[in-house]
Amino acid sequence: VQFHSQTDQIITSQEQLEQLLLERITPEFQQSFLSPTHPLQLTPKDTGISPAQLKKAVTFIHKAIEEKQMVVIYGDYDCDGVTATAVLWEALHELGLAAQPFIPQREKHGYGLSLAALKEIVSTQKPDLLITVDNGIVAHEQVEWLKKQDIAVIITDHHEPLNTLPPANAIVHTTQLAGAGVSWILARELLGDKAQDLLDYVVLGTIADQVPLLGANRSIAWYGIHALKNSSRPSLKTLAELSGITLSSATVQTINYTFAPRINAMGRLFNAMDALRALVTRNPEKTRQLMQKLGSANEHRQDMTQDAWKQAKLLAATLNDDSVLIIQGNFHEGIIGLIASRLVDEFHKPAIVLTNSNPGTLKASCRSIIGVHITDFLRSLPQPSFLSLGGHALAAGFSLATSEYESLITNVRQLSQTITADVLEPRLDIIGPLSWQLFNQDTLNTLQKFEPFGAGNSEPLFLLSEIKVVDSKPVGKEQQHLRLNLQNEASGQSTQVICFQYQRRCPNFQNMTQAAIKLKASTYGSRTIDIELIAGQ
Ligand SMILES: [Mn+2]
Repeated sequence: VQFHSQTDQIITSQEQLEQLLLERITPEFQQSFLSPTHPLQLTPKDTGISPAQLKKAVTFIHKAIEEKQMVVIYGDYDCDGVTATAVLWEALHELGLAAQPFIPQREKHGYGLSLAALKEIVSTQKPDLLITVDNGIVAHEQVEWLKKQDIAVIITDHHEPLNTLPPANAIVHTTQLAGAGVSWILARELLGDKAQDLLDYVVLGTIADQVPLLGANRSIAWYGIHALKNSSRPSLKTLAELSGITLSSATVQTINYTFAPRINAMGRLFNAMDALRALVTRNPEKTRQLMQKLGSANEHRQDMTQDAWKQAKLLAATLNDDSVLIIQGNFHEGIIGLIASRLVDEFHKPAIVLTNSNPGTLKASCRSIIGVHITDFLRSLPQPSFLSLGGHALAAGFSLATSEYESLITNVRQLSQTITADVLEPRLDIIGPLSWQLFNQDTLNTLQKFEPFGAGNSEPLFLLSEIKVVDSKPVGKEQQHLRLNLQNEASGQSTQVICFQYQRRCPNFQNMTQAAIKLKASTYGSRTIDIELIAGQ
């Protein structure tokens, strides 16, 4: 891993630290960074959504309410899609419209707005209006088909569009927000200030979808975390309780590692409708029952992922020379995205994971690194033979005839030669060397102003240089973590640090002379600050 320091000068004051933290934010987002605009005050320009299209969508919805139309909300089965559905469903409910939510099942209906799912909807519900959330922007053919059935269509989505847009009645779209964020902007247009009550849902989808937490997303994350902590929903309280945490202490990490995986597990393995029901039901007994179901689905998902990961890692290890990892195995369709993510973490290369779907068809999930826009990459393959393809910069999904597999590999190998070596070099962005005098509460306070950390605003790392290891001791249930005592060779000062999963992060810790660290409020004892070692050299 390459350490990239923003400055080589030792940081000795809070002012200097604050300045450096601000400088690393993309310039256009710096101004409002420390006092984010409230989501209710975001302008269309802040979000990239067309006001005209938004108005059109609202007109259609008001007409639907007036005429007591049958309305279906068509969502998606990941955390973003499920919360986006919850947002719009509750907003319409608030206006007295009992819309029917529909979330496709991965195996039965496929991904996104699919004809199989639409035919099922039309035969059972016969809607007058269908509103998509978190999908639909590349579903030209499907929208065409819906219009032939005399069904009005509003698309709300945040995925990358093609050169043309589908012939929907209104398109509320931007790539700047998560699907739940786009859905919320429509809800806000309908409900006004009351839409504030839905921010607890929106933050779940926004964080889970890994959108950069800058600009409008920072507004949503900042106020959304607050809304989540103070949420009075029985569902979210129960979700927290069953995960062994208190909702009032929820963070971005809680969403990423605890809440989102549980909501996602349902859609990955079973039916995401249960995740939606678990979120929106007001009946405490029912919500508990459903949330327990989410918990066991998540455990099941963890077991499956572990086995598949072992297999995937072995396959990937044979692809040393490739800039893009393609592996194929007999994986459960619901976990190929997780496997792709782990491959990216482990090998720092874009990863494509394929599995057999219906006879003669392969399904793939792709994840990427900064610098390789994976959806654009796939779209620019010569003679693309995808049956379907969609995604954004860092994630994509496609399906393909099994007979096309070999030519896919050849084409990807060829195109991946355009990826330059510096993009593939794993790098760790570090603010700079922090004076050891600043390992204190004031520094934590300065850091806190820049929360919540996440995509686009990563948790700040600092450099410890000229160090030697005085003492070390493995800790944890399986001795997998390491507690170290470090000394600065110049000043003689020493400090204690913890390194989680040290065999992965810092296998040669005995010989390290510099380390990347992060500072956190202490979780134990009388200390105020914990230092976590992220990597050593
Ligand atoms: Mn999404």
